[in-house]
Amino acid sequence: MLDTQALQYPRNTSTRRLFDLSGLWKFKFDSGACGEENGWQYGLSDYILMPVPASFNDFFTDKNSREYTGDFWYERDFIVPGEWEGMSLFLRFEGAAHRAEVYINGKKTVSHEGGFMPFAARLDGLVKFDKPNRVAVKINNELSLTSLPAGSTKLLKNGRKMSKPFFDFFNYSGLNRAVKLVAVPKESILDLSVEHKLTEDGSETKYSVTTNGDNTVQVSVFDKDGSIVAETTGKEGVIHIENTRLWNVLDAYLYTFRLRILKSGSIIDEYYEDIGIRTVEIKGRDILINNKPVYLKGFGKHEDSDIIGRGFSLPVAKRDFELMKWIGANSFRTSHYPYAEEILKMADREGFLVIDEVAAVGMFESLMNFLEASSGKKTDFFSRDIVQTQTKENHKAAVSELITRDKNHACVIAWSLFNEPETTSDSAVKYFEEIFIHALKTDPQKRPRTFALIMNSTPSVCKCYGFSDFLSLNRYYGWYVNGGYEISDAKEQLIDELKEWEKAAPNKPIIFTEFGADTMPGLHKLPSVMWSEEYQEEYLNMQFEVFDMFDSVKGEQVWNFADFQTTEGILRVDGNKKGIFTRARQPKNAAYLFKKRWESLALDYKSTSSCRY
Ligand code: GCB
Repeated sequence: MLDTQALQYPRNTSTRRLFDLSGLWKFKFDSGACGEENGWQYGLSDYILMPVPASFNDFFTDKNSREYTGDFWYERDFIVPGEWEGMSLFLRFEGAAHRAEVYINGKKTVSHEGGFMPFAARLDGLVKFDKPNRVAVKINNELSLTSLPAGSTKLLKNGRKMSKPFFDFFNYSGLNRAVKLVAVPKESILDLSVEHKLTEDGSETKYSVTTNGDNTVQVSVFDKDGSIVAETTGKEGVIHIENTRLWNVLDAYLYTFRLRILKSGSIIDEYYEDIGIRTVEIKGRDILINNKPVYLKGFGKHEDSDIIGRGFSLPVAKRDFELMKWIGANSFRTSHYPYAEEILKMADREGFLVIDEVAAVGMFESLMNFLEASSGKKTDFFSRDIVQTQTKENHKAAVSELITRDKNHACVIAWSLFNEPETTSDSAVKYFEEIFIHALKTDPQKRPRTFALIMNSTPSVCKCYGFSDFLSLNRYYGWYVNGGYEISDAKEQLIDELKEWEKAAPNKPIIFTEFGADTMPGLHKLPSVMWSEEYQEEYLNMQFEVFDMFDSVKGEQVWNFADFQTTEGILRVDGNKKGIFTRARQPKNAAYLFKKRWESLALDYKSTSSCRY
């Protein structure tokens, strides 16, 4: 059963308490997978200290540790204040990559699959008050056909395990996000869902609150100045706001929805969420926000930075938003996994549009899937029983968690349910259908659903694009295919494919969710060669020309926002260098090209109403 309260962003309110356990934890590798046998759940000996939140990998100076694959443990003590006795208590793990088992004072309490979603270790009855308690967590970072992201684990001849991802980012592992001690009242608010509708005089928000009791629920809505604009009681209902200040692209406005459980005038529980009122819809070939067409300008990103790997860093997130605003972007995709919720909160506040992606990446079974795809290789990933059972179950659970956590964010305009899966075999179709239906059922706002199409998923062979409400194309003509001096052929290919898509899917907007060229920052060549800053610009100018030719193209999200770390290999020079910014978040020349273009493109660029053809 989904623990919806674990997915609710934790807050201090008049009835709730919160303590962040970030800091140095004890840490130890368990290469023999014999931690429990040796009693590690009670405490670690011969440990080292490890910062949380962070990926463990890049702190190490030896390669065996950086590449470590298998079980590893984190442990620390914590005090639960006596004043919290009588409350419902849990530890909220915000991201433990990729699976975890949590022990509280030696007792196994919870396990969780998937490294990108919060889960709770419930503490009731397991902890002492005002005395040290111990949390030990065993994490495992092995990749398999059933893990999201998918990959394999290789046993080297020397007995060590190695991660072999079917995807192009380093398998950063560990407690990548914070761990928080949370206390909520025994009777408390478990979940809130909202669904908005624009009316002639403002808006109507249908809401639904879940609690674990029968006392009255009160919902009060406040504007930015703290003035109350609506109030009602009941677990379900409709909130009518007059002259609503809508949430808009790069012009965000958030109301505060305060929820209270009341009993004879006293407050049993209090929680709040900042909510932007807006609608999202696909109509014909337009993506509409508040009934107005928008053109997406932005990035595929990664949670990736120096030293901390995939660890969440508020300062890095802040810098990324400043750069995205500077360059004139209005959107990004959380490629290839759900990001820390703080990032969505920032997007809510800044008015960015987010395509929220589940960690279903690698369902093509190849590390260099972009290359395999261009070579026409078929992998038939979905024909295996284990994929149709265990993987699908994990995938559905991950979609449930993603949508439950993120459903109220104004910034989230679509769910991306896969990145570059195999789509040409019949076995993919059934799998897709179930995942797409599941997402629709789970989302109260019924947002558009999509998935990012790999190069070989062309209209003539792809059997799954019909499930998408808009097409998300990852295309590398001019890089993996016909790169360099052959770029003129690449352009023709891109044009031809787009013509085919327009015919095959006349009612679907097309977003380029990936296009890009690896570029070594500072490498200048006249005339250009591939990898030089000049070639990146030449490649991008070619893309822009083609995008501008097709009214069906309703967005461009370049790959990637910044250079990022990958598995080492002959195609990667210390990582993927397709960044428009370096890993240190400084601009390459191409950043100025984008700034000029994006600042000149209207928000409703190519909308049917302003159509130029
Ligand atoms: C893709 C993948 C992305 C890779 C990118 C590349 O198609 O979706 O994860 O990093 O290509 O740079 O090759």
